[in-house]
Amino acid sequence: TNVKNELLKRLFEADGRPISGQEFADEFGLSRTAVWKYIKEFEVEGYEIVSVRKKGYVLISSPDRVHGAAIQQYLKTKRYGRHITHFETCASTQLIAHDFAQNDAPDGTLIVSEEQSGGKGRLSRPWSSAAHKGIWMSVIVRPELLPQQAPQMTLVAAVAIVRAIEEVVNIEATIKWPNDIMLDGKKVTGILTELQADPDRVKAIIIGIGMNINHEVNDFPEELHSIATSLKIATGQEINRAKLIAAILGFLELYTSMYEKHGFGPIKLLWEGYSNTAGKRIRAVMLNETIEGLALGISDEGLLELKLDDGSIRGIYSADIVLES
Ligand code: BTX
Repeated sequence: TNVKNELLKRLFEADGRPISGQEFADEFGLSRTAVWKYIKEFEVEGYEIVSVRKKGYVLISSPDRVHGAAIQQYLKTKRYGRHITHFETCASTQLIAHDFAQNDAPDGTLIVSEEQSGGKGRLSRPWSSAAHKGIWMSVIVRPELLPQQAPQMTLVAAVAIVRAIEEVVNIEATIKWPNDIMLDGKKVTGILTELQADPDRVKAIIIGIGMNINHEVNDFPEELHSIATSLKIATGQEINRAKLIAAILGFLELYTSMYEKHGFGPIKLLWEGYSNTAGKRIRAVMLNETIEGLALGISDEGLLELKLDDGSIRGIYSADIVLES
């Protein structure tokens, strides 16, 4: 519940000082026993809390979980991440987010899970989502955009993610058009953008983000060993997932409003600064054809522009890209 989340947030924010059970109970119109029950629930979930006589509850340590309160202690946004639903496990945060969006979840609602049993990528491909190792989340956004501007939100999200990695982890990842974030030539993050719209109006965009964080190589299934990496594999450091989620939400809010106010121009500039695709010879594998050529860059509509060997230029909406040089 929201009160339980608020209590956890206060414990985090108190940073080792006691929170009075009585005062909290009075503020929220609860009994002291109700507060005590929440504390017991936190203990079952792995939080270590001590009760100091006449002073209150002190948070000693917290489990490695991305609960709403754990994220919100780092959050500086106005709208994004103000409503968070956390799951220990679920099939796919994307499916839950679609459902929430249809039931009027506010702009910036976050669904996050420790694990997914049916995580999905584009074209319903499976997305491996090991328990507690990554960030498996979906953000519901309701920007002032036309439906045809929605695909560019993948690029907005990509820029936000790279900036957040830079800020929290201090390494520079690159973006492989359209939806992969890469480190050392391997995929560290995938983005899945889906739309709920009327013909002339965006109702909601569901931005699914799957990020490999604290995986060791063997936390990935065998078939991903040559194509996937994690932030921990790349840096040797254990990463605070809650802090990284807060940073992503911060940059996502910033760049989404920039896109709403100033169009795709500024996002395109940022994106090009991080892209590893432009200037490379690539093969673009699409549903019913495969073409090769020189990647020139992206258009104002977010299409990848490819110069074919006969000199003609093609704009591509979506494809799997193989870098050839
Ligand atoms: P994609 O279609 O570009 O990539 C899917 C492909 O990536 C798979 O076919 C597989 O080869 C590879 N792959 C699978 N799992 C991983 C992994 N953990 N790391 C690296 N490569 C992998 C990318 O789709 C979009 C992924 C979005 C995932 C998020 S997680 C939260 C939300 N919920 C949900 O079900 N999907 C999104």
